[in-house]
Amino acid sequence: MYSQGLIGAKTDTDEDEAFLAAFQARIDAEEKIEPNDPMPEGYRKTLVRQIGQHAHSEIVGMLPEGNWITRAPSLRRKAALLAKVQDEGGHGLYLYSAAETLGVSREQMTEELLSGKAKYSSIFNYPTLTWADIGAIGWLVDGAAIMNQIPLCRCSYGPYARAMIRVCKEESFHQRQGYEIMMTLARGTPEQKEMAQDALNRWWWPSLMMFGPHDSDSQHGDQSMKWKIKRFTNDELRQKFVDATVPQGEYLGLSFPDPDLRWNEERGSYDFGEIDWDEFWRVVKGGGPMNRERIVARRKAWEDGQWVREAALAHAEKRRARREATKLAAE
Ligand code: BYC
Repeated sequence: MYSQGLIGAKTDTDEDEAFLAAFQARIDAEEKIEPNDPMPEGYRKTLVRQIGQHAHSEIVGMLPEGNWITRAPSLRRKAALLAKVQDEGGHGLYLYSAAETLGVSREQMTEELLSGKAKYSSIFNYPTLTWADIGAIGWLVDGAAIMNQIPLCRCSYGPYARAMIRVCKEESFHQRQGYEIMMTLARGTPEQKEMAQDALNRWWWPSLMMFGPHDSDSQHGDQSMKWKIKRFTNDELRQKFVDATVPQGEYLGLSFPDPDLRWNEERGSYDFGEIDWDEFWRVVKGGGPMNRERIVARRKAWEDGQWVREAALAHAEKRRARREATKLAAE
């Protein structure tokens, strides 16, 4: 029998085959793994990495859209965008909490983000140049996020799966909010339609990159599928996204910036062109148009919030000491 540690994680050295097989049997039986359950160290680390990076993506993802809150074209648009950006902040917080159940602190995760060790989604390293970009982000970026996140509601790790249920409901509102902006622009003046087309041209390929490298280059893919952290591979989800999104773009009367995009009758799916993988890896490694600015903004927010964290800790300590003193006096 294996002893259960605080976070249920076992060290690499004491993971024998019987333990790994018993764990895999639980996964295969679709049992949810909970924070105090024994788990292989690799499973724990994979989740900390993915959930942490997912949380960072939500928080960094507030920046490109936050940039347009003061310039939204009407009160209705402003209220909707404000609510959406607040939702993303909330998603980041649920996700940091889910990762904390695996024994890592929010401070550690933030330090990894600021030092460049932890990644966040490549998509947020592109600038938002016009109001149409807000439509394109909601439609395409949140659309891609939903495609990726719906299967995560069935992820084998309970706290991540449960966080995803609410996140997906909110993402669905975000996607519709973006599509409605695109529809308004596409049916507007020729200049407005041109803005919508320009935004689609700039956001299409980066949205396809959100799903990660080809399966053949995905280092973590096979193991994450086996552990049912991921339920579909990167390429499977990318294809589902293309198939769902192309008819939506056609309905808008817009065209996609891909000469190789066409319906394949035999496969019952769209064929599409090759992603510029050099661009993908450049952006992932910090060389995208907005990487530097995003990290500078997050570093400033973390430093500016230092006094709030200190005050909250001091307040908690004061309350704890007061409770102790009252307890002692009563004894
Ligand atoms: N960007 O082995 P692979 C949102 C990295 S936010 C950057 O296939 P995995 C929203 C990958 O991390 C939604 N890096 O990895 C917010 C790995 O590097 P490390 C964000 C990427 O984990 C605000 C390496 O490449 N969603 O919706 O099996 C406003 C090899 O990849 C990217 C999530 O985070 C990328 N695009 O699969 C609006 C979803 N792709 O870690 C909207 C949760 C890959 O070894 N995450 N890399 O240094 C996942 O589903 C998976 O982690 C991924 C990658 C599919 C992204």
